[in-house]
Amino acid sequence: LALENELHGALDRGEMVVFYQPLIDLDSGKLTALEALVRWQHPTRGLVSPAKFIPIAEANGMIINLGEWVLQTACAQNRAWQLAGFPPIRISVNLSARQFEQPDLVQVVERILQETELEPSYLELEVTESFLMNDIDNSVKILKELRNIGLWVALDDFGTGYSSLNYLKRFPLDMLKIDRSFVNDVTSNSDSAAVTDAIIALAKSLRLNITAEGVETKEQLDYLQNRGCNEGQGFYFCRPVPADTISNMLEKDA
Ligand code: G
Ligand code: G
Ligand code: MN
Ligand code: NA
Repeated sequence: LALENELHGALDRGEMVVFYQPLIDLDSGKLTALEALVRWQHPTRGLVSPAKFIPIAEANGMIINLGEWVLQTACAQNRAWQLAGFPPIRISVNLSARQFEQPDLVQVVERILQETELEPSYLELEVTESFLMNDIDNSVKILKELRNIGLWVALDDFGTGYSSLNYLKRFPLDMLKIDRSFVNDVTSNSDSAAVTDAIIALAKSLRLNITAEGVETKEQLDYLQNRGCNEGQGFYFCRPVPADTISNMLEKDA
């Protein structure tokens, strides 16, 4: 409850920051995208994880403003990197269930793209099976509208939800992100390896791009590379870091 009280006004007090975590193309080894991950720079508690405050913000509705702010910040930052002359990359932003239910979601996204002058093809939105399954027909409609803008849609945490493959086929998607719980023991647990292989094969047959999350070791990377996974993300490459750190990395790359 204390945390919830303090969360009120945290955005206005400028306590929210967006960190960015690189996604690496496994063929070229190049940085191809960044996932925007919000953190709360609390005056006394330090950096608070979104795992702690996103569920609170979801429950009390604050996620609507917060999510819009993250989207705005990430798009503006990506545009700023482009204007600074860095090679253009995608920025990926997580959507929450509450945001997905907002009737004006598509207009909000379009407005932010216009305001920040970011080309839609440099934005990716991450959705999860659990909230797509709430109202399948409506989800299909919204995903179509989002993709019509020209942005990319990724299914996050794949493998942890309940969606039947029959529904997966109906959702208009561009990428699957294999949940890090499978990647975590892909080299030590044959069941996780089997699930990972099956997800990669599924993505390929549905012509979806496939990203592995939570890559922490060279062995995991080798495994995923051998299986034809397209992109990797995880502590092995880089932790989520502030925008300044990314600027330095891009400068070295350019
Ligand atoms: O960055 P970290 O691994 O601590 O994030 C924990 C959880 O919070 C993850 O599930 C992540 O998707 C979620 N999260 C981080 N930033 C955002 C955000 O801007 N919006 C939403 N909806 N979830 C986020
Ligand atoms: O739910 P989502 O996939 O959006 O979660 C992203 C979260 O995963 C971020 O909070 C990020 O800090 C975390 N994360 C990213 N890479 C790794 C990793 O290699 N290992 C672990 N344990 N967590 C990771
Ligand atoms: Mn995500
Ligand atoms: Na995930």
